[in-house]
Amino acid sequence: MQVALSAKPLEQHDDVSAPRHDWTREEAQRLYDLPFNDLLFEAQTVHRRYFDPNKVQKSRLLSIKTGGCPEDCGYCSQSASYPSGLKASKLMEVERVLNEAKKARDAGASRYCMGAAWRSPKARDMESVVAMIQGVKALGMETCMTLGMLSGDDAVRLKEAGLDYYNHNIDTSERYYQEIITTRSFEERLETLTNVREAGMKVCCGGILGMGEDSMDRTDMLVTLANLPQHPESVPINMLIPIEGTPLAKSEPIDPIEFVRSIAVARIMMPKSMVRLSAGRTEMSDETQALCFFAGANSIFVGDTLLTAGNPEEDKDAVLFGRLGLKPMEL
Ligand code: SAM
Ligand code: DTB
Ligand code: SF4
Repeated sequence: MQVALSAKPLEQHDDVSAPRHDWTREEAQRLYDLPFNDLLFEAQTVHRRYFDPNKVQKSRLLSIKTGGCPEDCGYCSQSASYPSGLKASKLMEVERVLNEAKKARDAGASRYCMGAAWRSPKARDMESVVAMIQGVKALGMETCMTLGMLSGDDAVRLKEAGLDYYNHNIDTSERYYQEIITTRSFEERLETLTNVREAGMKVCCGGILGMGEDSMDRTDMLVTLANLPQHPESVPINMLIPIEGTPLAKSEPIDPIEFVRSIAVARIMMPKSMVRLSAGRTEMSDETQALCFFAGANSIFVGDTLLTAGNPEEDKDAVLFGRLGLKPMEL
């Protein structure tokens, strides 16, 4: 059975499997609202066109500069605007970062993501950041960084250092965005993404679900991503980890079925992208995670800490991989 995915009948598209950049919000919402089995069948069918359904990439995160952030993202433990109780620290030394990366590689991670709680990197930090990228690349891992807003020049500098991906999330729909962050605009987020693209890096961009948004916000966010001139090669979908002291600490958790629906819509609309089941797995059952993988998620963060918040222990994930017959995706 083939579900009609677009305003045009399927047979009018030259190549029904070709990635599209002309999604309408109505189409996205229609997908989201499909009977669950139809949606998952379609997502799994699309997934199998481009990916081995039994391979999931293991990525590892490290906070290279924690806390004291001048931005006011309402979900974040690291914003100086909220009393989350997190202790701020300075930029880590390059050698320590490389030691951590080596341990992650030896434990099976093929991708290393480094995050800093900055509005944007300062000139004085760039030398260390460049050395971190070069060092992690030399370990044979894929590299990703998330350092806040990026100028065109800084983007070129990171690209030249060998950075593969830059992570900068739009977080939610344009409409809902202002309820969550006031210190930088949705437009500014998109400008950073343009700078990353123009420098020739791959884009990692996604968002958070469970911040009190409605399903239209979720699909609008995905439409924004899917209608970029090039799909982000990497789309992290986070489930809000409520942080005490932040404005979103008491958010109503998202229904796991709605979360899986969002993953499925992301997979269908951006068929060749890595869809990353990111924050929030500690609160998810194995069954929910299994549905996320069936819906097309093909990467997770491993290790007991994300940037500042908890994540399942490695042995728990090993059991999950075993139960589901999943294998780590190699580069
Ligand atoms: N400071 C950088 C920035 O925002 O550009 C990078 C670090 S930031 C922590 C990276 C992303 O993690 C955010 O854009 C957000 O999508 C996600 N994130 C942060 N805190 C979260 C939380 N409590 N729950 C779920 N996702 C979260
Ligand atoms: C993303 O979208 N999720 C990751 C990664 N990009 C950098 C970060 C999740 C952070 C979860 C909250 C914390 O650890 O503080
Ligand atoms: Fe700062 Fe990033 Fe947290 Fe926003 S998400 S407060 S920019 S560390």
